[in-house]
Amino acid sequence: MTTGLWIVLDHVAALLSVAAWFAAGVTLALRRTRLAPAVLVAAVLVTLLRVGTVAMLAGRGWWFVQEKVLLGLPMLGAAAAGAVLLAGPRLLAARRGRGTGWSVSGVVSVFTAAYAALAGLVVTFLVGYPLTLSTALITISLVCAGALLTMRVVAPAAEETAGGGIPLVLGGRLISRRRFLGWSGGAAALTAAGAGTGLSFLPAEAVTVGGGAGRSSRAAVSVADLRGPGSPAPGGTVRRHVLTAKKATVRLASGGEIDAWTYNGEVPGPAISAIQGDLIEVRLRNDDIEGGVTLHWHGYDVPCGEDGVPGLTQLAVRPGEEFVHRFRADQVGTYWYHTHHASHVGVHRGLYGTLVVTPRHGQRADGPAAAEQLDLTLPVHTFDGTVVIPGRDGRTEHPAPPGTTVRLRLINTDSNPHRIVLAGTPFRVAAVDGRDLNQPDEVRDVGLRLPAGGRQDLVFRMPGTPVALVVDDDRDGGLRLRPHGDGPGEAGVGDTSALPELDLLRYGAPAARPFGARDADRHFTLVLDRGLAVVDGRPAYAQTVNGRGHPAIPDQLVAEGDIVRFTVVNRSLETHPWHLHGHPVLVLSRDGTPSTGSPLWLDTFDVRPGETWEVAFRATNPGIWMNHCHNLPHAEQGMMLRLRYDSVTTPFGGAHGESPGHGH
Ligand SMILES: [Cu+2]
Repeated sequence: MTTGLWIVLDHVAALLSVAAWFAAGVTLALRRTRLAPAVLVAAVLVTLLRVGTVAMLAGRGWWFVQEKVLLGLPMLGAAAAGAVLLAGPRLLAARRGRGTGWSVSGVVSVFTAAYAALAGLVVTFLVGYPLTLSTALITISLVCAGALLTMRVVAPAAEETAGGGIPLVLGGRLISRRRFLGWSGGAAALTAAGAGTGLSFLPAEAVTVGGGAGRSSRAAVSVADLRGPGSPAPGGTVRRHVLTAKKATVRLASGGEIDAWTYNGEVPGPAISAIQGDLIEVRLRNDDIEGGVTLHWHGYDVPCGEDGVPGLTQLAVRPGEEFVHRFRADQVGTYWYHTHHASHVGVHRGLYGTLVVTPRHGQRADGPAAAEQLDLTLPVHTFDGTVVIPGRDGRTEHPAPPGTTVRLRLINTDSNPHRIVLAGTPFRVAAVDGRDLNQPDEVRDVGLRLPAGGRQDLVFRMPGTPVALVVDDDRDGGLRLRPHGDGPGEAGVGDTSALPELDLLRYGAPAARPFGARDADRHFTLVLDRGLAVVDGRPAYAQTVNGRGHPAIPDQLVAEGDIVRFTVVNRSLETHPWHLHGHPVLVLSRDGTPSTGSPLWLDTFDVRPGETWEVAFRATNPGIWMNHCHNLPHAEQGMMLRLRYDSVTTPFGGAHGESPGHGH
């Protein structure tokens, strides 16, 4: 069973225990003494079941259970034990015909167990990992306050029947023992809650160092000075483009029209291509996108000053302004560009395009084959709920004579993953995220998972029969390649939904890796979840990293040359496509199982619910880089932070400036 399923199961068990303890409290309060013992036993059993689900989750990682093991279960366990000890004997006696089974202590203790169960569940949903002393104090005091309030409600009923408690003389006044308990308990709960609330306002550290050294004394470099070269490599040329961001009405392949935000009036924007070693020069202008735009080169390890993150590497380009990007096309492969300003809106509405760099000598790292005869770049994007592919010229059918070598460059420009099936031919996944795989095996009848922002290059020799590219198991959509032009023969695409998913961690042949987990100079853990957090100054039910939202998530500090390891844990029930700017990461393991296929270098990896990924990279590209979820609404809701080289500074915004990927 996957960890994600265990998380769901534990939520269900937690909810059941809340329901069972409240039911026990209500039956007891209503003096249903025949029913009460059964409900109490059920509550105890569900609580024991809960111990089981938490134990299973604990086996998957401490991050999944910390607040349950340290706070939720001990609190519930203590309250449940108290409830059984206080309510149990009288209920048993009542069954034997002695007394009513009802008592103040019994009712209050059973309700206290219910509050404890509820509090544990609320902490899991609102706070999660890591548990803080502040959270623990507030939670325990709230449960105590609940117990005291219950006593206030229940006790008068008891006093009516029993004639009040034993009196106590305090300061010359006669008060009941219960009232004294209530006051002192209330004061203690208030103090604890106050202390907890006070602690929660302590500022977070601004930086984590991951076990490495702190800030160096080296001379500071500004990201504004980390710019690309002015000339191509020897033999290369300059590829000049002007991209003008503007609103436009765009006709979709499906026939509909949309009010899009575009580069040059086109969606996707102009395709940028280059040969390795060329200089890419792009002049970005903004016509009428009021909030501003930028150009971020997704997966391309440009110098930091070219990275296009507003408020961090530059200012957003406002209407009438421009920004010129220059960088060397040193990396071969399939990439894309998009705005990084208010990207959750801008990219969705069309501010994106493709970037493809091919080898200079027609040689590929995986063999002597010349460039493919049919080379299609296919950005997959969803407009108005319809998946559009390829988008550019509206063509969803291409002629491909038998024997043609074909490369399909798939790019997911959406915020959610897509499932891709290539039906009708065996093929190889030649490259992932622009980087060639080592000896990729020929596969067929498999599903490919394309994470948000991710790319996969599929290579095959065209057979004599049609080939279909199916997206999200929609057999009527997608793309068709026909061996004989417009000739007959619809690709008989069967049901693709049951095809197994290709696991890239076990695909291709292993090869020497430049480093492993043990070589890491720094190690950072990122626990992804939902919770209450402050995002851009406002409290929100945020997408969090280690319990915090942007920009309160501490920067990760690294030094040039460091090998940096990330442990990325997903405690939530949503997928988070993790994306580090400026560096590809090498996948080490997923859920503790090492990557055994081709070395897998990714810039975006899908961390599904319950998954734990270990990745590492070498810090060779100085700058301050965004490190965020590429589900862009998630990033907007707090799930982004910065990876900062120790000697680099930014003059753009900083902590109090405009927020990267966010418009003001
Ligand atoms: Cu996410």
